[in-house]
Amino acid sequence: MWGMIATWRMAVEGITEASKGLEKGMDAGEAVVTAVKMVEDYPFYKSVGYGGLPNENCEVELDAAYMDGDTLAIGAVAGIRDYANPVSIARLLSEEKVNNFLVGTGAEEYAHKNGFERKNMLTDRAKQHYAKRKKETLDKGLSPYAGHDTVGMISLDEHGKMCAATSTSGLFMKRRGRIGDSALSGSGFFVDSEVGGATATGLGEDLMKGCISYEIVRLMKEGKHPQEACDIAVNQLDEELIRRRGKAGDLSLVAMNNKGEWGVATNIENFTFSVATKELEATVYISNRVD
Ligand code: SD4
Repeated sequence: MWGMIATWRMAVEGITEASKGLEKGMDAGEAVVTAVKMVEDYPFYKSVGYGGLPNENCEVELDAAYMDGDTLAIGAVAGIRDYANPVSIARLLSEEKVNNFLVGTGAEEYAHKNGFERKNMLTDRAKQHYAKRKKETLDKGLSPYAGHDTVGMISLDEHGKMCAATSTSGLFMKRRGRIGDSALSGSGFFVDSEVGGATATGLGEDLMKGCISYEIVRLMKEGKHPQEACDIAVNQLDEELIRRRGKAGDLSLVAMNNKGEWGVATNIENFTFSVATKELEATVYISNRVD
């Protein structure tokens, strides 16, 4: 059995490509990084890698992470600028004994020393989005944070190894130096090959309040199907946030267990996700909030 699941429609080309590899015995780590890199390289996905949405100073600062579910090794970068594939840097960091999570200039120095490709990640299209949003924000008082999509992905290979990877430009118009859930294990992602993995998209500040990816893996470890685990964790956090804070930000999660069974839950309308398994060709589905 092999499988992959990811947040949003934007992952489907990457999943389609990586699935061919998994079918031929590709390692789960290779698969997840291959697929996420395809999303990072595509300029028209507005919130991941090249073409990602800028922060309030019109700079593209990227967060990414990688986790190996066999060894529980984790690597992550946050607020990194001018590097083409943050997910690959995160993966290399996961192989270090310590210093696995680097931010800003520290992450850029590491990438430079290790020969990663430097690239200006700010596109003209992203600059136009920035200018438009800035004007709207001033004119209509809109929240600068509306509009964000992160790619989070879980993979399972034929040997039973599972991996997770995330990559994002984070919240549009975020403050310089702001780090989201996508770089943080337990919140934006978590994977354990002995159980399964989960990964998130939405408002990082709220996803972190529930360590929600870890919570889903914990529920799967108790024996819950990934769908049930996602439903419980998302509903619980959504309700808690509303009860204690009056409202909940966007919370959307996907999960897969080590049998290739999968689940998804969201508190928004029209959350898209991409999934492929041995039985199922890479497909996109839409999931909706269930009240
Ligand atoms: C963040 N969770 O930085 C990310 C943004 C995101 O869909 O997922 N958007 O908070």
